[in-house]
Amino acid sequence: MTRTGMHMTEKGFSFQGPAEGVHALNSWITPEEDLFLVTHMGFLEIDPDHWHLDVDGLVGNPMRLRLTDLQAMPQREYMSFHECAGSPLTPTVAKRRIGNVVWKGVPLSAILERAKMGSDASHIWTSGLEWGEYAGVEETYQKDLPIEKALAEEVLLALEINGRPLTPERGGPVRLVVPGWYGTNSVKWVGSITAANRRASGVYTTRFYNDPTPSGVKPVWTVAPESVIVSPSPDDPLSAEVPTKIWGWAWGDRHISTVEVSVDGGGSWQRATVDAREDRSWQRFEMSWTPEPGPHVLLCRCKNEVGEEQPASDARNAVHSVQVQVDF
Ligand SMILES: Nc1nc2c(c(=O)[nH]1)N[C@H]1C(S)=C(S)[C@@H](COP(=O)(O)O)O[C@H]1N2
Ligand SMILES: [Mo]
Repeated sequence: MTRTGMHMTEKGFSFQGPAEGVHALNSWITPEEDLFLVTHMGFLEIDPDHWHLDVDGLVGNPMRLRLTDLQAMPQREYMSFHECAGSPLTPTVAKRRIGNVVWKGVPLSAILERAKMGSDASHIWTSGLEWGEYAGVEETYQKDLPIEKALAEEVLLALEINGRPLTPERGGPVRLVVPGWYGTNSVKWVGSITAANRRASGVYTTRFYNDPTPSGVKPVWTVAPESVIVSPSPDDPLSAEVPTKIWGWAWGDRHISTVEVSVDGGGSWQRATVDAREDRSWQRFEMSWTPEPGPHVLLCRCKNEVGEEQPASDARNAVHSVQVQVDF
């Protein structure tokens, strides 16, 4: 299938990210070259002059917006961590695809207001414009948001990341961003917005991105508390009795209130200092450490403001560990 002004530049699932993993994440704002890229069906390149967004469903004023229409609307900036939930086929495997960026765009709420969304709308469906196959199914990348989140001030139709226009790989010219929720919800190459009175019925909202729980499935929406050690990394040279720092990032949809670090494989834990957050940014934590010689397993774990913690294992936000060797 081909559509005017767009073509797929690469077909199939793709993940790209820094070779050093989380140890590459040294800066407060993650530069694009260190920020992971994910796509299920391939990458789409869209001629910005051909891009348009259809807004329909339970709205009084269905419309088609072009890029110039969005550019003419008031924009806002929002800083947020951006995290992939990992593979929907292996939802308990921690992948730690994470970064912290500044998005800029038009609030989704402004578009819904302009479209005169009806009071009977309970969900907003959005779809990407690309086509292809993932895990044996050929279907549009369609996601949904409950209306409360869709209207939240931080949810944007983004045109920029870190002060630059979105590249085609990043989902440009326009993508949805849903700060605080896993990356899967932030639809790239967005082409339609539909107001509806129920959840969307496509594979990406029914079969994929739903976690099994004792009380039924739970959509992969809000980001659970998580933390990672950036430094030291496994290959950092460390010397016995020389004071050093263990530091990293902690994040989640809710504010992180405590981070603890272990230098003995989880035998004992100490409180790290944790910085404040801006919008939904990640938060830096740090702890001083004067190591003894020999091998050490370093761990970190965090807790959010309502007391939710990182599980020890078997979860996408399981506790992170780093093995280091301290020389005599
Ligand atoms: N249209 C479309 N949007 C998509 C996806 C996709 O495959 N197609 N992948 C989602 C997933 S799983 C993630 S983690 C983020 C990745 O965004 P990034 O590549 O900018 O990091 O995009 C989301 N939006
Ligand atoms: Mo993802």
